[in-house]
Amino acid sequence: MTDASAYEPPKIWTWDRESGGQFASINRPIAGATHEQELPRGKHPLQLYSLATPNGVKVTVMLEELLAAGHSGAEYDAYVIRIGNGDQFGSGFVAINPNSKIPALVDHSTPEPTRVFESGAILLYLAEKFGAFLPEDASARAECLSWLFWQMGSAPYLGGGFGHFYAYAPSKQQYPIDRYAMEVKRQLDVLDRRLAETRYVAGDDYTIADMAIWPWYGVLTTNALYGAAEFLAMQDYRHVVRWYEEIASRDAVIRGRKVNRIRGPLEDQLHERHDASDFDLRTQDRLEAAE
Ligand SMILES: N[C@@H](CCC(=O)N[C@@H](CS)C(=O)NCC(=O)O)C(=O)O
Repeated sequence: MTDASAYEPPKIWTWDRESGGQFASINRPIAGATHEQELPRGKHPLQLYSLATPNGVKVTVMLEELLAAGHSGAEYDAYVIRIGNGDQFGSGFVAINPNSKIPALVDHSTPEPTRVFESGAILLYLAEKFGAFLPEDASARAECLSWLFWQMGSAPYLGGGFGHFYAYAPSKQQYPIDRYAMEVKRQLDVLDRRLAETRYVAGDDYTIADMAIWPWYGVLTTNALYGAAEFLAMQDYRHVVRWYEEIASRDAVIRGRKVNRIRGPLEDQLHERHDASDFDLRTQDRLEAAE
């Protein structure tokens, strides 16, 4: 066990700007904008401001799935918000998401522009707007929304809890890693038992519940998230692995994962997306070769 008595909390907590760890430079105990920064706007009604993290990928996959299903009204412009540089604290972004986190969407097709923040709310907004990837039958819809909200409540234990202490904290401490590994493995068992019964999370059909859960608990089966596949014995969750692989091979998922990606192989990075042709013409390998 780690020595949990090493830190004696003071009577009143104060902000130590040098607390260390990845992301310490952007974490703050106060909300609101830090600087003036307008958001760019493209030609389509839907404007997405995001980054290809698990929460961002949910939305770009949904938009690419809608387009693949023939919903041409889902054409969108996607701009990168570099959270490592503090873009989420710019005045324009804070105006569309007072919580300063990606993803955030603005729909200009409504009488007044509609802002939507929180990835779950964005998935639900788009599913209702286009009548897609959300069952109409009340019971099936309730099952889908239950799993959608399961993700929203569960993933902070995976990302903010396990991922933070396993991959990002300035030192490895057994107590928080044990606590969150146990909870994440319990969650994975919940998902694995469900996927032993059904092809997709909400039943026979692929829905926004899969789109929300897959970038977190699916990608965890590879080493792409926190490099923890071996540590968490991900191969044991064989129904999750089967479901991960099936969804990973969908064309819209392959495309959606590239949008707003600023790390990894250059051919997988499409920083801004304005048109379907951008996947062929404007990935970073193409742009850098043309320079
Ligand atoms: N519950 C939110 C979480 C969004 C979130 O945590 N976004 C992260 C990136 S994955 C972010 O923008 N972090 C920047 C920051 O915390 O300053 C959602 O599902 O949209």
